[in-house]
Amino acid sequence: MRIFATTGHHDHHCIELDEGELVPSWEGPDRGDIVDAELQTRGFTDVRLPGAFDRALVEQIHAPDYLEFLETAHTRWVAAGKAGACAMSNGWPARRMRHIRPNGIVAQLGYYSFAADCSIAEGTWSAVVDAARSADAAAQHVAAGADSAFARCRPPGHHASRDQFGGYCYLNNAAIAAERLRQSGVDHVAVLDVDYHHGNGTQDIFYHRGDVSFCSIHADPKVEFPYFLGHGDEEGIAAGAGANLNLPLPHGTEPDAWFAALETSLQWISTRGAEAVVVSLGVDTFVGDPISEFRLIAEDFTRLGRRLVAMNRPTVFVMEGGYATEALGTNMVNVLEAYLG
Ligand code: SP5
Ligand code: ZN
Repeated sequence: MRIFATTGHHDHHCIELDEGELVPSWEGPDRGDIVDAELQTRGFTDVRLPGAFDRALVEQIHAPDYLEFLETAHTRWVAAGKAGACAMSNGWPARRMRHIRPNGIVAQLGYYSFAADCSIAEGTWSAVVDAARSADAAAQHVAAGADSAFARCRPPGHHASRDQFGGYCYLNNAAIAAERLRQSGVDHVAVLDVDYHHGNGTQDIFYHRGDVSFCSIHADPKVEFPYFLGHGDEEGIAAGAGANLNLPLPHGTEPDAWFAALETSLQWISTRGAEAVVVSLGVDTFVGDPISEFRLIAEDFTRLGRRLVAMNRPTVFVMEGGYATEALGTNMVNVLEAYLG
């Protein structure tokens, strides 16, 4: 399996507001390095740098004004003399307020985000671009005939919508991979999101599209981030009606219940007529994850990889969450190794 990655993520380290405290983000640079090291150890040595950033492709997924905002936000923050190293808002457009784009950098940070668990550091944009390039390159590799590829993305992407960042995500790497597959002549793509958190951004991006089906297994948003999307009755609209499936599960979910939901997902995907699959691969379902409440163990990631073979479709794996750093490499690579059989 070919791996696409860069070390450009090193300069992306942010702060987050967690339980009333500003702390270094749970999503730190060590995550990428840990997975890279485990890949190397376990013989995944076909590691490539991705190609150039294809802005026109990414503009099929994200609003041009949002891209321009992300690219310039930190420079504008510094120019405005703000004290913090990371740019973050303190106000968001909520119920009965208007979504009129404001002028100042702090206000625009609120306009273009939905959560205070992520912020923009000096190196964020270049890292975000590298992650998107990796996802695109992995999709191109599969579109060219490979059975599978792994985009070792950092930062992750599945919470990012067309024009909002949050949940440690800025550009939606999985959506970019799916769009690349579509543009390469794959008529129907399924995105299977197994991260612990709902992939609100991916769902929103494809919600009215019938050519990309989206299925997510995640903690119930009534009790878990991202709180405001991911319920079981969200089925898609317009051309996308019926092309969205959410399987929310309670805190404390054990492996058997989780794998029952996976079977439902695989069954559903097999009815969607997808010619290729993008897996949003988060391993924060792990029992030892410091911010999550599911109970999968390391062997369950092997079981997951084995079950994904049953889809019998070319597959692009895109790295998402997983914060138990001591187990992150093992869990992530267990999926990939088992998929290869
Ligand atoms: C890609 C991804 O997995 N994003 C997850 C974003 C979750 N952000 C909110 C985390 C809040 C964690 N609070 C738990 C503290 C435990 N002491
Ligand atoms: Zn997650």
